Amino acid sequence: MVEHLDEVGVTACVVIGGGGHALVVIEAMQLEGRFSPVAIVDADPASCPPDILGVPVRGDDSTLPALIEEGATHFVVAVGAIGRPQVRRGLFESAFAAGLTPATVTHPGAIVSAHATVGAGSQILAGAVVNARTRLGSNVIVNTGAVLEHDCQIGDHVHIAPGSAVAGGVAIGAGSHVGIGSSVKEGVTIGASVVVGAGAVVVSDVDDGLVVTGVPARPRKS
Ligand code: JB3
Repeated sequence: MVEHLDEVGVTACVVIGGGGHALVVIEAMQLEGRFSPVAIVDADPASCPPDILGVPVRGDDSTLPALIEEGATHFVVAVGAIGRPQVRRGLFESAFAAGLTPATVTHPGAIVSAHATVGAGSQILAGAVVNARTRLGSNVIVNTGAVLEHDCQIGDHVHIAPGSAVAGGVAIGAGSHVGIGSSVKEGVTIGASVVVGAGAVVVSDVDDGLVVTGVPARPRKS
């Protein structure tokens, strides 16, 4: 580091993960300007480029204390970990335990109702819509172009993948993944740690831990 992070006048944020999702999250942060991504940590830094959009890869997760010492105050979990929500949950909890505060990121091209609630560390990306009275937990990803209609309850660590459409009054439990281009009918309850496959159409409630696929979505035989 050339200078101490708190001397550069920014709210310095560590980006956890150095892959494709990090690229998208870093660009959203740079456009939004609320937090400044100053360093990336990755489980396998040798496989990463030296920087992503000018943000240097500084090492693995053991680098966090040094980054805090340099002035980093916030973190964002920028690992998609599709279908493995426990990874994003674990990264969130360990960065928080290390003393960093979760940064909430909203791409300027997203639409978030003034009557929605967004939990700490959540990421609402380009073209996404979060409508009125919808509540997002912590560390939620509302990915590119996904629509969350009114009065939804979205648990911690949920990932709503690009282009998904979640109708009004839907509840989704913690750690679930709603796959790319899928749809969820109004009023449906999806449990915790559920995976909704790409392109599925969910028209009835889904129990915790299931993987559902198809149109209409049905539990996949394990
Ligand atoms: O579909 C879209 C639009 N985006 C996908 C995103 C949601 O998920 C994207 O296309 C990918 O499929 C995926 O992006 P992600 O998670 O960035 O995947 P990948 O490009 O494989 O990068 C994951 C990075 O996280 C790798 O560099 C891993 O080494 C790193 N990683 C994994 N576990 C970790 C850990 N990094 C840290 N710091 N700590 C970990 O425990």
